[in-house]
Amino acid sequence: MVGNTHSIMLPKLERNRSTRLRGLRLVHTHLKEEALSKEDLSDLCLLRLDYITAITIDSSGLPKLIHSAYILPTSSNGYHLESPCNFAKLPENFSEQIEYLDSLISQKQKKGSLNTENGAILVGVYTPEMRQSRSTEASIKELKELCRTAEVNVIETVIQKRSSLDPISVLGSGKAQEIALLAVQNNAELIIFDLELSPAQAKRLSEICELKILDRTQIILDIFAKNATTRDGKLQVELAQLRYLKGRLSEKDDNMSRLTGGIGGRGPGETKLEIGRRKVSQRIKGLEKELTQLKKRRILNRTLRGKQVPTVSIVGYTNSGKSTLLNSLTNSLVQTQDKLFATLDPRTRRLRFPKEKEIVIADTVGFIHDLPKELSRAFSATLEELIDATLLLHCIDASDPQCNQKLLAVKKILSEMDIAHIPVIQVYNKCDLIDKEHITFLNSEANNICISAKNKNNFKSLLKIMEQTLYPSSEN
Ligand SMILES: Nc1nc2c(ncn2[C@@H]2O[C@H](COP(=O)(O)OP(=O)(O)OP(=O)(O)O)[C@@H](O)[C@H]2O)c(=O)[nH]1
Ligand SMILES: [Mg+2]
Repeated sequence: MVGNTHSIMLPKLERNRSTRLRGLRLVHTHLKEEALSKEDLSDLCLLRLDYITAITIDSSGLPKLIHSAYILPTSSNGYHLESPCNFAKLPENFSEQIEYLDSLISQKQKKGSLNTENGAILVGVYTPEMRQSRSTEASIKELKELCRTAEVNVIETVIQKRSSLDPISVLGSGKAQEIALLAVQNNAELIIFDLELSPAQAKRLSEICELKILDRTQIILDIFAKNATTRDGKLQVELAQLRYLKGRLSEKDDNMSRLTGGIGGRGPGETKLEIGRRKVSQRIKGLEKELTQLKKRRILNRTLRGKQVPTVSIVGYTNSGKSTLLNSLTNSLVQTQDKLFATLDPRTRRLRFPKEKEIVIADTVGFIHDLPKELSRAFSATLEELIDATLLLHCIDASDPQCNQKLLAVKKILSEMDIAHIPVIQVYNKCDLIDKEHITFLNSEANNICISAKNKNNFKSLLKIMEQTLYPSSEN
């Protein structure tokens, strides 16, 4: 290739995932006596070249020195810069050296991850405004939990605090390139941002990094897709996923494969998400129609069911123990898991009080901080049933250090719904994991009760409070 005095345009090289190094050496001239530039070194790492060499030229136009560098996973910046040497002294055992480097990289890859296919670098970029509602640590910890649930293997975490987000590249293109280098050095396949990226940001970042870029919303959508079991749940999740992707697909999108397929592109069940803009719009219309039909049926069913039987709905942050509580109260076997959003298609069960009539207890989808917009739409159908509830049990994981922040996040979501008139009992769960003084303190507040859903601790008191709230008159 022929360039000008400053640069050469390299052809587009697709990232080759089957080999660790690309099998290409880039040898180019530097017309002035300059060593390898920052751009050269970044090309070396991002394009995974076997070797990069710049040949300088002396005043008579003859080759003088060679400057070389190669990827070295054990070094802190990811590459090794050789000392400049005379043009005549090119390395002889080149293939051996490359083989050795390749084995080093693969060793590092094995050590760092269990499932290299889904290895990810997490990136948290936080402004003071974002840090007001919760701490950086709490936010990134939750993203790690989400990744664990989505079976993404987290290799590295990068945190950056900024006064504001860059509208195009979120954290500045220099920093984005650094992260791309880190990804290459660690053999990561994904970069996941702890915020919702705009379509333009996602596009720009994937151009800079040449890697699949995902955000928190896509990880949550992915988990939803995996956990939805009923027809209604699956339709809702697919709709939310397609609405989310729609803004990110352009007419001739060569990033399509970065958006769909694999993590972030798994549809409900075994399906892959549809690709192609026109198809997406059609599918969205179809799903909306089908969901409207289902909604009509649900409303009809609710009207038929009437209000003879009071409903107690268990609400709360994801993984707080709602399903376990439902099971323990009603001796049922709804699935519970130490994962986020284990319940997507909530169940209801019947419970009989000793003196009174039967009631219905309903589990719900877990809430999460900063519920993404598309998801709150998907949630709304399952949550509309809450309007009919006679009583809410707000299940809180008392053993969670972030318990107060999570409690506020749930209250915020509840306050946005039309349910202010429904009484709420705050049920602090997992009291088997906290000390006695803490339990006494929590129990001292009105409308609070401390229990263990797992061990059925303090259930008598819980049932009593529920009964008193549901049937205030019969108390006397
Ligand atoms: N130690 C202890 N663990 C509990 C208790 N209640 C629930 N858990 C555990 O907490 C985890 C989450 O429980 P789930 O009942 O699935 O929580 P959930 O609120 O339904 O979660 P999602 O449906 O995912 O939103 C599980 O691993 C439970 O075993 C408890 O009282 N004590
Ligand atoms: Mg659950």
